[in-house]
Amino acid sequence: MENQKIADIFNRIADLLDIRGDNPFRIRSYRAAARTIEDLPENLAGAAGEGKDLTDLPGIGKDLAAKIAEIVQSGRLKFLDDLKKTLPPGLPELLRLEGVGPKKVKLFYEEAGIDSIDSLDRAARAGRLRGLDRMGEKTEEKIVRAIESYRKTAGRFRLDTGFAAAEEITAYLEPAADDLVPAGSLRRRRETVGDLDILAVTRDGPGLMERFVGQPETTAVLAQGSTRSAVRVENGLQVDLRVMAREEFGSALLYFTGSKAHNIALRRRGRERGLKVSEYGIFRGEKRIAGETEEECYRALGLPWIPPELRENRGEIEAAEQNRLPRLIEPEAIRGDLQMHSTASDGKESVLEMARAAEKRGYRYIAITDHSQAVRVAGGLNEKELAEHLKEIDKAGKKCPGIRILKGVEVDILADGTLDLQDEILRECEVVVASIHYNFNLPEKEMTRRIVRGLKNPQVNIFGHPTGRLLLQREPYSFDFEEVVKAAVGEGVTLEINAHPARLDLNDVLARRAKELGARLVIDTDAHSSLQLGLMEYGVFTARRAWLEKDDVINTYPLKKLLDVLNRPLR
Ligand code: DGT
Ligand code: CA
Ligand code: CA
Ligand code: ZN
Repeated sequence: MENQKIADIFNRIADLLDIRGDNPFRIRSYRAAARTIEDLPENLAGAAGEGKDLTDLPGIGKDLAAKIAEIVQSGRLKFLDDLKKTLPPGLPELLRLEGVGPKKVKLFYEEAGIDSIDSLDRAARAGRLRGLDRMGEKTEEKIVRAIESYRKTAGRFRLDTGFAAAEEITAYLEPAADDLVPAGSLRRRRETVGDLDILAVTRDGPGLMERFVGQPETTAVLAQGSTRSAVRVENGLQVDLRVMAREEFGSALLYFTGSKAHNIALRRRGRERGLKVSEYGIFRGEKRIAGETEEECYRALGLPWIPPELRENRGEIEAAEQNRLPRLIEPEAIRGDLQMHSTASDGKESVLEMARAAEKRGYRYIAITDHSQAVRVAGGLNEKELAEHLKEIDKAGKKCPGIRILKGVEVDILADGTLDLQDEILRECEVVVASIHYNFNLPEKEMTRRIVRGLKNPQVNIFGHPTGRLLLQREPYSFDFEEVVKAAVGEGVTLEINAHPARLDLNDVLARRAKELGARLVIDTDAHSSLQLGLMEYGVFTARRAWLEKDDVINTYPLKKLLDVLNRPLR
């Protein structure tokens, strides 16, 4: 079990207590515990399993330790289940709306009787929110927009949530199956997943299904049969499990990996060749000519195997046919990570700790890029502090000679397009990431001008998390993407694929377009702890969905070539 899952449960409790107007100290202690757990370098479930005393952790007392033990053991927490029952069932969902926190939910409920997204939507549209605690027409419009945005993505989950669930479930089912593969959007590494589609081969279908519906995570059984069952698990995710015969496994995997658009195109292609394509195999008349592996299915259709990340019917079938599929970037090609934070701003570990962890991952270089002063909540650095910090980075470099620690900064692009730090200090840095953290609401033209101006500063190397979106939470700010990419290309600025699964920014479509326009890309984790360096794989997934090859991504380069691109001398 991932630490994040335990942290999520504690945050959830804090939210619900907050809505109920519970004791603020109690609420704060749950949030503090969640933060402690998120930042923990070791796996909590593992530690609990080894009988370690969890009360040794900061902010974890006897009560929380017992709750952690219960979660680790049973996958859930009775306290949370009971707490949920004390509130109207539609209320917690309001927290998923952008700009709506527990205090507002409490207010809506107590003052206006709002107990669901639907009733909030009606109230906002009818102008019944104005007057509540300084709220006006503007707030109502914002809420209506937040609801629209939420409904577009409702019922979807971040890829890392999907992965964690799939890993847990397949590990649990392992003893009852000969083969288990999560297919669907998860296998295509889409940035969000609607549900999980797991395929299995087993000699004991009913036994496997029994185990599947009976797993501790199950909150509802939606269907149970000998070849297909479906359940809902604790976090609301639906999971489908299908049992297939060995000789059908490849065609089933192909079918259930999708995408639907890819499948439809393959089926059409089959028809043109007098073949019938289904999840049970590829048939000429009654005769099965392929089915056991995906490779033989594609071959029967006159195609090489197509990586799942490309299966969106965005030109991959034509490319496969002409033998010009990209040689997609692999995780092993990554040689370093060019955005991460240390305790100098809001990171949890020192420069040296980050460097040692990166070295363990086999990296050749990293850049430490703490925030600039504008990001006050994160303890961003001013010129003087950054100068001191750069010395610290050099010192850490001497203690960790196995890896090159590049001196960097993540400098804010201010609302007028100037940078948050003077050029003199930026010149001392080897990696300057420029990002936007405030003033998201500028009109499109102004935002475009702001970004272009920021990127034109000759010290800037990388445009960080370029669209500012947070998956399932915050829409991108509006700007002219093509114009910004052209400016980046002209100025030699590299565009980031921020690998954090809440960002994946640029996304697959935009990163692919950026490449078409001649841009270079970099995949950064933006890690705030050494554990988060492991998020790199999510960025690589997105890069693969963007058709990127190794040479499109600068942190696959050897150090010398990288410094060349960054326009910095090799020291
Ligand atoms: P999701 O769950 O919304 O993230 O997306 P998927 O792609 O996992 O879609 P899902 O779970 O509805 O179905 C899994 C796969 O099954 C899908 O990728 C392709 C296949 N599939 C589902 N419905 C159809 C269909 O109507 N026609 C065809 N050809 N394939 C389908
Ligand atoms: Ca699915
Ligand atoms: Ca499904
Ligand atoms: Zn940032």
